[in-house]
Amino acid sequence: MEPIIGLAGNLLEERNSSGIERSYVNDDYVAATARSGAIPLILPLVRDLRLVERQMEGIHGLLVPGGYDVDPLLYGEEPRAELGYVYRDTDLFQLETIRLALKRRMPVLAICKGIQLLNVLCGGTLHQDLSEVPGRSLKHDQEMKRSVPSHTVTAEEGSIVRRLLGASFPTNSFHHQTLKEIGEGLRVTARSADGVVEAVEMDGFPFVVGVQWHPEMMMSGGDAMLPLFQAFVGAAERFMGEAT
Ligand SMILES: [Mn+2]
Repeated sequence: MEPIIGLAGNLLEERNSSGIERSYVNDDYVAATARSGAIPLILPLVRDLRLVERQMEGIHGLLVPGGYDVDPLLYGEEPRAELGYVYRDTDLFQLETIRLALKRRMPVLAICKGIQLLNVLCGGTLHQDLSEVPGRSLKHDQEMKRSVPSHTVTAEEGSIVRRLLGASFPTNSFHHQTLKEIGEGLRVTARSADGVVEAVEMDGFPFVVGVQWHPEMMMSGGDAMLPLFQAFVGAAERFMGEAT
C-alpha cells in the first residue's frame, strides 16, 4: 500500500479588491509525489493550530512547500528593506506541521521556504535577502524555465543528498532568502559555489531533509530528482509500517 504524503498547504491572496484567499499547493508538488509512488494529500491551512495534530494523523510523511518570505520576527529580527511579502499565518501553520512531524519522527522533505522554516523551528536564522550574504555572487533567482537547472550544488560526504544525487549536481534556483545561523540538530549537507546553504539534514532521524532548490519543479523536466522523492516516499512507507 502506498504511503500518504501530507502537503502543508499555503494561502494564495487575490491581489484585487475581493481579498479572497485560496488554500493551495502548486500542482508540481502533487504530481511529483504521485509519480514517486505515494498518495498526495493537501493539508489546508487552519488558524486554530489545535486542529493540526489530528489533521496529520493519517499521513506518513510531510512535504513542506515553498511560499512567501518567513516573518523575521519569528527568528528575532526586524524586517529589512529587502524583505518580500510575508503572511505570518502561513508560517505559523507550517511551523506547527513540522514540529508535529519531528515529534513523531515522521519523514520530512522541506523545500525552499520549507528548509527556511525547518531552520527557524530549530532556532536558526535567515538572511532576509541574498544581498546580505558575504561573498554571494551567483544568481539564485534564475530567469529560465522552472524545470531547468541553473547552478551547481556540492554535497557533503556522508549525507543523504550525496548518496541520492551525487557529490556535485545541478539544481534550479528560485530564492532570495537563505539560511544564516543553522538551527540546533541540523547539519548543512550541500552548498552552492558561493557558499549559500542549499541543503540541511537532521541526524538521528530516519529522513529529515531540507533543500533550497525546487526538486518538484525539476521532476516535470526529467528524472534527476526522482531518487530524492523515492527515498522520501520509501521512508514514509517504513514509517507507515511501524505505525501499524
Ligand atoms: Mn540557489
